Amino acid sequence: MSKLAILQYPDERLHTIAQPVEQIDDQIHKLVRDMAQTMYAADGIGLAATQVDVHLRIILVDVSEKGNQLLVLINPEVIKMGGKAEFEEGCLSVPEVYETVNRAAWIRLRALDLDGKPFELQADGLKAMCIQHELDHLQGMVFVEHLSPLNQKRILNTLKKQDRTRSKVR
Ligand code: GNR
Ligand code: NI
Repeated sequence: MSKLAILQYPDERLHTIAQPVEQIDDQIHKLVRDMAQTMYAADGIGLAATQVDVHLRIILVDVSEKGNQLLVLINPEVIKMGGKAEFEEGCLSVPEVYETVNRAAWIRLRALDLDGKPFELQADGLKAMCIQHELDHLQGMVFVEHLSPLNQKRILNTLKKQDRTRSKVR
C-alpha cells in the first residue's frame, strides 16, 4: 500500500471532471487500497479520487467513530435527494478552513462495489453530507465554491498567509 499525495486548493486539477470507471480490475483495487490508506492517515471521513489526481468516479466514505466501516462507491449516481441541512464542512484539500454549506438532508444513490456489483444506498446526517461533498469533488467542485465570492476571496487570502507562515517555519 502507498499513501498518495492530496491535491491542495486552489490546484486547478481539483476542477477536473471525473470519468466513469470502465472496468474494476486490479489497478482499481490497488487505487482504492491506497486511497483508503491516504484517507485514514489524514484522519479524513471521505476521499474522492479527484483529490489524489485520479479523475475517475470513485469515492470513499467512513463516518464511523472507529474508522472501521469503509464504504467504497464506484460510478455513484444520485437517484434522489431531499430535505435541507446545514453542515460545517472541512476538506483535506483545503486545510484549516471550516465553513457552513447548505446540503440536502438525505440522499439515495446507486453505485458499484469493488466486485462491480450494483447496489443502492440511502444516507442521512453526516454520511449524506460527506457523500455530497465527495460527489462535488467528482464534478470538479470544492466545498468553498458553494460560498459567496467574497468569502472565497477571504479563504484564498487565508491560505496564502498559511503558505507564508509555513515557509517561514521551515
Ligand atoms: O475529512 C473530511 N471531513 C469533513 C468534515 C466535514 C465535512 C466534510 C468533510 S470531508 C473531509 C475529507 C475530504 O476532504 N473529502 O473530500
Ligand atoms: Ni474534500
